[in-house]
Amino acid sequence: MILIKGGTVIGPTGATPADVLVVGEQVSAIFSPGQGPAEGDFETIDATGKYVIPGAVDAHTHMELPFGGTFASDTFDTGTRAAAWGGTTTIIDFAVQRTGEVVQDGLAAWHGKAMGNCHIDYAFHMILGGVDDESLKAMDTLVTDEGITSFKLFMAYPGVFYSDDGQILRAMQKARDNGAMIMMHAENGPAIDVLVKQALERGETDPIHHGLTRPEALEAEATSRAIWLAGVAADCPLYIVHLSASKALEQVAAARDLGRNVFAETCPQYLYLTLEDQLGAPGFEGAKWVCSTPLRSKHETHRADLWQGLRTNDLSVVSTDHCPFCFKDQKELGIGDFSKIPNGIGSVEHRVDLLYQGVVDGKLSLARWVETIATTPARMFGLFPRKGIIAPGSDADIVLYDPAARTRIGVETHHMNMDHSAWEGYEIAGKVDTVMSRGRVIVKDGAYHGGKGHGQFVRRGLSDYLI
Ligand code: DUC
Ligand code: ZN
Ligand code: ZN
Repeated sequence: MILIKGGTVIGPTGATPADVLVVGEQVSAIFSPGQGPAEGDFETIDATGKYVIPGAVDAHTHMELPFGGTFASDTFDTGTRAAAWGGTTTIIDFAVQRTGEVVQDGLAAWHGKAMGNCHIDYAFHMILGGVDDESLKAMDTLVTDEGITSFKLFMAYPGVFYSDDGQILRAMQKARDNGAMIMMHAENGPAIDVLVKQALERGETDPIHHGLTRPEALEAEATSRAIWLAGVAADCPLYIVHLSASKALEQVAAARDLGRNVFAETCPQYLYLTLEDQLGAPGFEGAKWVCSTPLRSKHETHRADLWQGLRTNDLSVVSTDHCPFCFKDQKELGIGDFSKIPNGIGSVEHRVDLLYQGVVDGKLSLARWVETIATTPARMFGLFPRKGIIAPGSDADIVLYDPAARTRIGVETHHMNMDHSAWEGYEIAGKVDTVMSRGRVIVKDGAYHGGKGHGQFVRRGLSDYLI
């Protein structure tokens, strides 16, 4: 039994001074300050001056993802440990069905990578790399038997993960019937491939051309098309991943204004980083920030619009799209040809801090901070109320956040398996102080007390966030 005493508990409805009693792996009770059990034969954690928040839920990670001739550099061991350091206590990673592969085989491979290796709890979405009669049947099985209730499709990456509109519609109809969520990588891949080829023919090989060949219009068009297709599939629940551009956000907002079950997430990189300052860094340096969707121009309104979208709930979730690659030997695969740079940024350790900086900057309320990083992802993907909230009966996944301390991000101090940081030098006016995962204190006093294998696979239910 552990009593967390003297802190301010933050939930999606606001802040309350309260003491939290943890018994075993769960929250047992929440008391008015000082009204809990008197000190005795149990541990007390002093949370005076700290925010007590639910462990964060990162609904979009790619540990060990095969991509661009290499693999994302974090394993489930290194990636979930780094997540824990940063206050994330659940990840939802993407299991992959490659084109031609049986869905259940792809899922089994992902279980094989993760089982026994995770430091925090984990769940899976399923990437469908080939929509056909078999994989459509498998969608039902995954929902009913495997606790996998969301499926990612790609309008980008022809020849790799791409689905055409007919395949997308069929998967959406299936999801409409079995209650699953369709997650969409919304970029017009065939059109992007034309622009990439033309750029390379002109000798434009630097990393910035990754962004210039993936213009906002092709994200907005795909987002709009996905929304229309979901409408044809009788308002199949649709979740746009890694939304980066103002005009894509407009499409989502318009659908939501009509009462549609259309949702979207953004990621910290789109809230802070830009095409010019990062992707356009001199020489090949910009490769560190090659990700898709790409970073957008600082001369347009994207970042301000995304922060506003988080306030209005047109953006409901902040995930990381954690997909780390080392600079040496991995990002370097694209020297002389930006299209060969593996796509991805590593941030799983930093999302709680980077979004807290939004609170400090007056862009988000404390309640909205917790809602976008923990409560809504848990609700969106069928983990609530076990995850995403501090309430009696919930898992004791709890973070003590210290608003009086500071965090400086960099490769010397981070725990991700990366030889650089996309966030080098970023300073946050706050710090993850203590992290508890299912009742076990895994980070405290700057030391790590967790362990590989503590994290368990969590079967998810259907979304409880639908309108
Ligand atoms: N985008 C990335 O940046 N990396 C992996 C896959 C994706 O869609
Ligand atoms: Zn994607
Ligand atoms: Zn992704």
